[in-house]
This record gives sequence, structure tokens and C-alpha cells, in this order.
Amino acid sequence: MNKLDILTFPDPRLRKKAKPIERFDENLKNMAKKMLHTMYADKGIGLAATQVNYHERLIVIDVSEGRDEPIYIVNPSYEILDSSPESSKEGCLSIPTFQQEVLRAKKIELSYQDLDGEPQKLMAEGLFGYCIQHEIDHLNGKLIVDYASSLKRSRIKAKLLKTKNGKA
Ligand code: GNR
Ligand code: NI
Repeated sequence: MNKLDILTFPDPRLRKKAKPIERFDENLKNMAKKMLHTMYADKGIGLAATQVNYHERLIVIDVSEGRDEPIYIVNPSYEILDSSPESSKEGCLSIPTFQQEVLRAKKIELSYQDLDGEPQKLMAEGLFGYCIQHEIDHLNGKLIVDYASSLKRSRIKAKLLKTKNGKA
């Protein structure tokens, strides 16, 4: 299967707000499978549709050790069950070589639809909970650089404009 291209900061398309999904059809299932394949290939624990230039509310996540417990999440929303701020050190496939400490809610209840449009709920904390919050930020056009100082943000921006993968 082909990998999808992942947009890199500061691409303005990462700032678009994703639209609710209304059609639970084969196109959606194909997109979800391609996103999962791309996420595994790039060793991520989550991927939001926004990152592959698809501006609809779709996320894939797998925080399991075996990389064999994918969750497909459509039209997510969450309630905070425990708002104690926890410090989460995060990376992002759209911001290579960058890491940022982010304060995330400790425990959330996620409501979403599966790929067939059936309503689902689950509770999440720890890395799983942080990842869900990170991916929903993407759907709203928010990135972990937004939690950094403006100096740190301008440095990573300059670095990625020069190289794209931050390495050369
Ligand atoms: O692979 C990823 N790791 C990660 C670590 C802590 C909190 C969130 C994440 S998500 C990230 C992949 C990514 O960029 N998803 O949008
Ligand atoms: Ni990300």
C-alpha cells in the first residue's frame, strides 16, 4: 500500500478546521486504512486526517505494544473527567525533530462514531488520553508548537523551512 504524504509545519493547511463526516462509505474506510498504514510506517501512535491534507474529522490511534490494536475515531468530542493537569512530552509527525511539554487533562471520556457510523464511548488516561487530545487539536488546526515559547516556535519554523525533515 502507498504511504500518504504528511504535511510539515509551517504548512498553512495544518491550520484548517476539519469538517464533520456525514457519509460512512467505502471512501471513508479506504482513507482510514491508508492513514493507519502511514501511521505505522512512520512509527506514530496517532494520526489525524488534517496531517494528510484531508480536512474531515477522522483520527487513527494505536498505543498498544504490539501495534495491533488500531482504533478508528470519527467525529470525536470529549468531556474532561479529571482536569488535573499532567505534563506530557510530545512529538508530532508534522513537526520532525521537535518535542514539547504540553499540559493535558488527566482523564477524559471520548464520544465518537466508528467507521459504520455507530456511536461509541470510551475512557482514556495516560498516553492514550494525551494522544486523543493531541489528535483532536489537529482537527481544530492546533499544533504542539502553539504550546511553545515564540522563540522556540520561530526556531523550529526556520529549521523546517530549510530542510523539511529537520535533518540536513
Ligand atoms: O507519534 C506520536 N507520538 C505522540 C506522543 C505523545 C503524545 C502525542 C503523540 S501523537 C504523535 C503522532 C502525531 O503527530 N499525531 O498527530
Ligand atoms: Ni501530531
